[in-house]
Amino acid sequence: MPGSRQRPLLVVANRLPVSRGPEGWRASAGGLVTAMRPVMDRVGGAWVGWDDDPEGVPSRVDDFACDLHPVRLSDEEVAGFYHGFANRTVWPLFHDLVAEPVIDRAWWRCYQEVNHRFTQATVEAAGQQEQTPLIWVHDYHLMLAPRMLRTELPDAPIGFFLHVPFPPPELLGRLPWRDEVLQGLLAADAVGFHTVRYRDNFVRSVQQTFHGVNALGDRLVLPDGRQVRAVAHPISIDAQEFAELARSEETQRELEEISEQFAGRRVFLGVDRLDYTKGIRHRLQSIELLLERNPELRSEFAFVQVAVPSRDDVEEYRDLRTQVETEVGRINGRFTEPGHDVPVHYLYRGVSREKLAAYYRLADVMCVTPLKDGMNLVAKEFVTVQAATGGDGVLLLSEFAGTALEFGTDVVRCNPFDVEGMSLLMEATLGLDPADRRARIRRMAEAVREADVFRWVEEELDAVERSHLLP
Ligand code: ADQ
Repeated sequence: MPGSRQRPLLVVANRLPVSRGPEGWRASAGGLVTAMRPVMDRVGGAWVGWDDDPEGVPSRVDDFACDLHPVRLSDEEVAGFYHGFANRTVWPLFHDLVAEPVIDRAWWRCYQEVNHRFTQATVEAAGQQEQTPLIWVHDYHLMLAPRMLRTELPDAPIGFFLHVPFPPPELLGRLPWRDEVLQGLLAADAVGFHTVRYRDNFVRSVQQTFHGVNALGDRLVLPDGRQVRAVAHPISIDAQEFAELARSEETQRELEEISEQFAGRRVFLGVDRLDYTKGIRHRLQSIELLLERNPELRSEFAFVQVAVPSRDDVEEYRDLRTQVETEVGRINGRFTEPGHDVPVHYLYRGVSREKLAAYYRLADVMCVTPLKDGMNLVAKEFVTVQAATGGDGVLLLSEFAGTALEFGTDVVRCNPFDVEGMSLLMEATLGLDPADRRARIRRMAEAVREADVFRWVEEELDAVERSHLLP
């Protein structure tokens, strides 16, 4: 029941919810931290995460009511656990093999050890609470932790949420340690996924790997009689905050600046971490075809790609950056008209929230075209910002993003692997009726507002508590 929760909450995630800015440490911006704030304020609690700051993360920051328990990792652990097993084995495997997963036994050992280190830190943090906390473990970095925690804290309610897709059994089967991973997750009281499809992939994987597991609705009854809930709850954003951000004076100022730069042009936009799952190269190829087919568009068109640097210690990510920059150079070389601005603007950096909101307001077409994506919050941010300011932008959305299931026919749905098809859809968006576009944006924003990130937290934590009461 929302708001009735009394136990302290212990979040266990790869990242701590704080970052260091020019004025010192503060709570990180972002949906998860914003959504946890009211819960933490009410019940208190702690957060266990990797301490990746050279000078160490403090045990408390002023603006977030939560004790921080940083876990220090050695260079070898970072290499094997984070860059290795998490980002080069699990990440590509769980994103439908859009890159080849690397199987390395030393990385797996390191993953086990680091999951154990997080578990120890969590047990210690739990010991400092006045009563047994609800422990909420996050994401693919820590899939073994629920089982390790169950051994140490048999009475604690334990939840797990996976922020990335869960692959079908045929793909999971490639992982030599799939049994251990599934057993790790099954020790939680509730295992959460963004979509029913990922949840069903998990259930099928469990049933194909272990004999005698019965699925009754969202409950899995294990051979020893224990029950685990496998639930689907799509993550979201703080919609109200984004709507306010959209209308803020600072966003308005940013918008005026960029509107001048792009005056008289149709603006297509991409906003992503620079990750091979996000489909940035395919998107650029579609843009190239679009400009090739429509010479008249070249001087009245701009594609802005904002790409946040990501995982640049990993070879595949460095290669991707080179490939993207080569493609941007090629397109601009081919299509820039003398005396005119370039068609593709590529920003390799994170931008402020106000600038991001200004780009969302400016865009005529938002291109969210991942090859595979657990959910994708950019799509939700875009429709919220557009609706808050009466916008009529179009959302071009990949059918392989979790978000696609939530917006029905209001999005222009695309298959990002079909580069030519996607370029034809881009062209078609230019002819859509503005009143229809505005109505679609309003409906999508309403769906986001109804299922915002606060609801996601409540539903997830309720599932853990209800499951904990089961045998
Ligand atoms: P991510 O893969 O990081 O998250 P996403 O959900 O799109 O993907 O979130 C990205 C966030 O970063 C958004 O809030 C966006 O505003 C911000 N961002 C992106 N580019 C930026 C830029 N250049 N400057 C500033 N901010 C930028 C993983 C999964 C997703 C899942 C989330 C949450 O891969 O599928 O939706 O977790 O569960």
